[in-house]
Order: sequence, then structure tokens, then C-alpha cells
Amino acid sequence: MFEKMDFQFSIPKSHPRYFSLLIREKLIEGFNQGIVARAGLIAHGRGETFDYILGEKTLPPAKKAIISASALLLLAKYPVISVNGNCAVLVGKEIVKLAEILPAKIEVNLFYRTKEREKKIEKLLKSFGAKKILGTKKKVEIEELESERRKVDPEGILKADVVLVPLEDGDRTEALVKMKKKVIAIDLNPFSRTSQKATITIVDNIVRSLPLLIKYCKKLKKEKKEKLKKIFKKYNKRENLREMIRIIKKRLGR
Ligand code: PTJ
Repeated sequence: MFEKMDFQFSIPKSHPRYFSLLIREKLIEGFNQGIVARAGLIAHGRGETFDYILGEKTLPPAKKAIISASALLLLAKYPVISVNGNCAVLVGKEIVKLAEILPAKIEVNLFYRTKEREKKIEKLLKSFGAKKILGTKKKVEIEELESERRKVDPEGILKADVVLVPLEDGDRTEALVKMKKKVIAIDLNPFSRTSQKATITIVDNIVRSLPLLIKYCKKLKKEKKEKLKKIFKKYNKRENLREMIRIIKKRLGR
């Protein structure tokens, strides 16, 4: 995952928090390259706190949500994966792979939108093999939103029936759900508006959940629609988030 990065500091492999520090370096490098927004570093800090509490592993409720999300993505008629700065840097390669398996469109959608960042993210995703990236040229505005995220591609998010939004701010999830789209969110914070409003919420780190989404999409692709529908229907978001919060409470009480 990190082979192409040129980090400013070398992290000893023996460090107990090696992987976590590597992710930080990757985001700092992404920021220095103009891909990650300044606020993306702060957002990562919030995510890291939750990840620490969760034990930095994919917990059973998250795995259930990932399986259900895989079924929903495979059932979708027009799935779109939305990418921001943090996602591009941390899981750009995995996003391109997932889009290829489904297949799905990839759209750059930024909160801190600049032409320069759009282009840099597009270039990075193309270096991972993506043929076409949406959201960098023609855009329309959705009236449900006021932020820069309101600008969506008419061939992408606007047309989508299912949108995967790894690492998100709450406004857009709410807007997309209002537009009758199904939203799959990945957010380490189970209390966030995104987590509360999405159709499916995966409370996990994007660096762990994207490889798992690839694994289950590959596996479930062979299944019949009826089976996929059953898997999706079995998922109960309220119950899933409750289960996750119970785990957090238990871990904090220890
Ligand atoms: O690249 P841009 O311009 O679109 O900006 C992206 C950021 C991340 C700055 C923007 O979307 C933002 O401000 O997000 P928020 O509102 O801070 O929300 C980010 C959420 O993602 C928080 O709830 C974090 O807990 C969560 N998060 C952070 N890192 C991860 C994460 N969730 C999963 N995996 C992570 N690695």
C-alpha cells in the first residue's frame, strides 16, 4: 500500500505503533503534495482516536456491514465511489480495484474543492490504473447542499442509485439520502451525522475496510440477486450501530 511514498522520516519497523505512524506519514506526504486538505489531517486525528478505542481492528459489526455493503454494491444499477483527498492517498489503489470489480464509476468530490486538487487526485487515481475519473470537468449543482460538495458530475453521483462515501462529512450523506439514493458510509465515528444518516454504515478504518469490500465483492459476485437481496435485508443499521457503541462502552469501562 505504501510502496510509492517518499517519507520525510523513517519509522523503525519495531515501533509498536508502526502502521499507525506510517498512515500519518502518508497523509502528511499527501498534504505536502497538495492532495490532502489541511483539515484532512485534523479529520484523520479524529478518526485515529476512534480507531484507538476500537482496538485498531475490524470488529464483528463492521464486518457484517461490509458484507451487506458488498451485496448492495453488487445489486446497484449505477454505483459510484466518491473520493476525497484522504481516501485518494490512503486507499486510492483499492478504490480503483473495487471500481473495476463491480464495475462502478469513480468521482472526485471535495469539501475543500480547488481545480488543482481535483487534477492531482485524478492523476493519482489514474496512476493506479483508473481509466476515467468523474467530477473534474462538467458538474451540476444539487440544491440539497450548500458546500462545495454540491457540485456533482451528471454522469456520476447525480445519476447513481448507490454511492459509496469513504470518510465523509455529514451534510452530503443526508442530502444524498434525501435524493433517494442509498449511501454506504465508512466512518470510524459511530456518533457522526454521516454514520447516523447513511443507509449502511461501516464503522471501521478505510485502510482495513476497502480491502475487505474487495474481498467480499469478489466472493459475492458469483451469487444470485435473490441471495444478495437477502444479505442486504438482514442488515439493521440501528442495531449494528448500537452493537458498536456497546463494544466501545465495554472497552472504555475496562
Ligand atoms: O478532501 P476534502 O476537501 O473533501 O476534505 C475531506 C475532509 C476529511 C477534510 C472532510 O470530509 C471533513 O472535514 O470531514 P470530517 O467532517 O472531519 O469527517 C471525517 C470523518 O471521518 C470523522 O468522523 C472521522 O472520525 C472519520 N475518519 C477519519 N479518518 C478515517 C475516518 N473514518 C474511517 N477511516 C479513516 N481512516
